[in-house]
Amino acid sequence: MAENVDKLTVLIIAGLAVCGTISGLIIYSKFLAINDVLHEYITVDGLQRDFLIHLPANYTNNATIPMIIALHGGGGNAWDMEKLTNFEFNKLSDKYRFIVVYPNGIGRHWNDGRNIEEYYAQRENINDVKFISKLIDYMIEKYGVDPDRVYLTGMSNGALMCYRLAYEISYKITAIAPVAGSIPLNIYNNETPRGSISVLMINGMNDPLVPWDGGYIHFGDKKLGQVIGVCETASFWAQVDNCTPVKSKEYLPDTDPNDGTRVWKRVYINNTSSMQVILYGIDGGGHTWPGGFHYLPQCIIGRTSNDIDACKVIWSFFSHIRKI
Ligand SMILES: [Ca+2]
Repeated sequence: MAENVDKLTVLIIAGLAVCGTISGLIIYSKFLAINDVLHEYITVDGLQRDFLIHLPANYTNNATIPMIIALHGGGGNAWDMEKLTNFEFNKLSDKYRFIVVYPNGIGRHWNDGRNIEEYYAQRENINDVKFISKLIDYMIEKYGVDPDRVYLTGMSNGALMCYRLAYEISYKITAIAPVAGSIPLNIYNNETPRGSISVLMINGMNDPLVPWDGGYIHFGDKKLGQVIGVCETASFWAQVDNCTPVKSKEYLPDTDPNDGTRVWKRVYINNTSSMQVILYGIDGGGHTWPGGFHYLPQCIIGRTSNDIDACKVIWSFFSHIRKI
């Protein structure tokens, strides 16, 4: 009898363990289905650098594939970037077949060239340009990324990093789409872009952190380095790319009349090379990702526009551009 009870106990425990494992697997696979990312590492300058990779549902590595690298904002990380974008890049990746990579900065910041003492990455002069360059090589080698379709986007500190990368390694990047940032003044004053590159910018005209007209970036009372103005940034790249304005700015439909914002668009094109510079100005918009997650109270970051979805606008822009 005792033996039978013991056997029963073992069976129950084994059964529970199996059930637990199965339910764990179901939960895990459900989690993967929504948020299926790989977490990988490379070593750069002796530092272990990590990043998340979202492969499209239909991924095979027997054909080349485009890639978007999405850089998180200051104080955030790779997971926050997925959340900020409402996982929309991942959904688009599944639909249109491209890879999304979310790298992590060191100490939650990128070394965008502002030389901010408070940020470890900038105080220690972490070579994030080299990291992203090596990351591109790694993704080409391991996952079959098409070197002619490497795209870069980023939010805030990640947007400023996009500009630095566009200056320094444009030969490895096909196009950039920075959101809520403009060119760091140090980079603008001290560097010359290595080459031309297509640029899509999305900026809130009422951004309380990164001023539309340029100057000091503010977070509360803190001054966090300087940038040039948004329109100046667009004109600068238009000049680098020999683009001319197609027409004056045009307002887009007020899709969400209750969000306190209106979106307008200004387009510059080079008719010979097909290079483009496009600026989306968000009238009433703050330090936010249009269509994305509103990550802090409106009194700190301003309004999020829902008139456009930044991820869809950015992918639509990238999808038509190849390296020339
Ligand atoms: Ca609106």
